[in-house]
Amino acid sequence: MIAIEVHLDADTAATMARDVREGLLLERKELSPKYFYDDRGSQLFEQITELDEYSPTRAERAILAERSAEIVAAAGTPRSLVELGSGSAAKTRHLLDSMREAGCLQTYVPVDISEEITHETARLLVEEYPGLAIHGLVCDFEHHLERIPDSDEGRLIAFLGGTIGNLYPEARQEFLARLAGLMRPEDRLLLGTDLVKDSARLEAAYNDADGVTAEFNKNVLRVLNRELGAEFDLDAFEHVARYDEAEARMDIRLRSLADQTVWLEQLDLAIEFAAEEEMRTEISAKFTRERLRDVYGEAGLEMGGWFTDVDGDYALSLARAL
Ligand code: SAH
Ligand code: AVI
Repeated sequence: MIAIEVHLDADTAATMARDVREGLLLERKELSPKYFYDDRGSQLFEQITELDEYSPTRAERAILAERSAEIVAAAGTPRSLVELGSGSAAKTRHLLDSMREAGCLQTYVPVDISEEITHETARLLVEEYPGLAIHGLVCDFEHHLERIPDSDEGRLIAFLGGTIGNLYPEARQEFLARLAGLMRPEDRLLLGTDLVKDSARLEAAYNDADGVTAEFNKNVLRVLNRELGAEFDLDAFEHVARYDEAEARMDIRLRSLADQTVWLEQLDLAIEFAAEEEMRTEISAKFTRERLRDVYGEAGLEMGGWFTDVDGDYALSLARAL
């Protein structure tokens, strides 16, 4: 009942090398957040979801616990649940339960760049949902969206956790437009978005007292050390996370603590960092309903449902392709 296709190959390694080289050679250095998520990075993210300061996961879980049945009905009782950036699929169980109760659940398609967590999630889900067919894809959803199995029986395409906020506006539009182009009239997108809120709360969520987010942020350096033979000294960088009001997004960086040169063996590249220089590793955009409506419109999607938690901190929205 489990089939998992892995599309991480020599091409993926070459893409990583190219991405990292390009990012490190920019005047304002940056790295892509997709490289946080090796096995350790996925585990650190799971720890983040349990932090007192980090509310999006709890808020999304509360919405799903209360309104999954309504969401599944509004999505037309789809046979298949596709989940982009599925990770541990912890909250997804609410949707699977509602689909099972509605008698429509047939297939779950987890799509994630992290191989270990996708295998583990699939293993647990076949046990929990006897008869469920799992067709997983280990790939980069920014490049391999077309590999998602097509179906004329209705698909609910969930993109939870607020991960859409980790894409830059241009990449986000391109991604949503491609997704819209792949959606049949009966398919629905279920998108999780963290909402604009008080900046002190947002900054606390990304600067937790236990330093888990700092570890998660520095994990990208561990990944580069392993995958590209880089020689980053993790103690020579510190975690920085600020809310950018103008862009309505968290801006997450690593700041060099000294003048230093870092060698990346497989790129045959030496990169200089000045003391205090910051390298961006992630953005996390925060939305309003109006802003999201525009984002959908520009991508050829139309919002058809809006579900928030009691505090109005987080939203799930349903959309269809125009
Ligand atoms: N949906 C889960 C996990 C969110 S963490 C939740 O809501 O808790 C973000 C997830 O997206 C991780 O599992 C990570 O491995 C995956 N991811 C990040 N960038 C990706 C990309 N470009 N392609 C595929 N998966 C990606
Ligand atoms: C996965 N993503 C939505 C998280 C976020 O909040 O942007 C990743 C994260 N980065 C730091 N903390 C959590």
